[in-house]
Amino acid sequence: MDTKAPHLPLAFSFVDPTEMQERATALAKQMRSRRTVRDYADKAVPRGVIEACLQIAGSAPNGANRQPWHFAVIESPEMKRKIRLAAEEEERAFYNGRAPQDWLDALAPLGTDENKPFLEVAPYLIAIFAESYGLDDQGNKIKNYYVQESVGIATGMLIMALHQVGLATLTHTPSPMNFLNELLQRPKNERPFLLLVVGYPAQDAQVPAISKKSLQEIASFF
Ligand code: IYR
Repeated sequence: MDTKAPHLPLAFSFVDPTEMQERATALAKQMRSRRTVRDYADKAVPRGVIEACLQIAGSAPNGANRQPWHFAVIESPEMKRKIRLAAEEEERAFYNGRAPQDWLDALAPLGTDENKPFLEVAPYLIAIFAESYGLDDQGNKIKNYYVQESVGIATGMLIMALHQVGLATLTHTPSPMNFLNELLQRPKNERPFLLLVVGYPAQDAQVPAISKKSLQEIASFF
């Protein structure tokens, strides 16, 4: 049986309630300006910015501290092209028959289609993989816990970090996306979770005029 890890005093900075409210209000304003962006500028982003944001993602709370994620960062034009071609092939099938009509109707306001030029234009693609199970030195399976929740939280933290530092993102989910395992040489205990597109928005980028639910609609207090 494993034993309890040594414990250390928590390092925590306490904030007084007035400042806490100011921070919360300012952050809410800043985060509510985040939009999913589909048109990118062909403009470089420093690798160090991406690395720091990935360290934030890697600090996410997760099941039994298994950290069941892998972030494959794509910056080479050749790999972006391969990913675009494979994704567009799946998307063509999706938009021209695989997707049920109700799904296509739900997507109509967004104006999406099978063309994904952003997969080549944006400076970074981050393919996020969820580790369904771990492997020990002998190749035996090690159980992971709350994998979907853990990777979802890490991805949310990554999106928030990237927005905070001044970058735009797109959560892209070509379906199915098994091609990512092959192209990025990820083992079969990892399942592609999401393809995150990262960069600066194009000068003329437009976003759909859609709104978020109000606080009253999304929260209840008891
Ligand atoms: N994967 C497709 C379809 C798509 C699905 C949902 I749900 C969206 O919110 C947006 C798109 C595509 O990327 O076009």
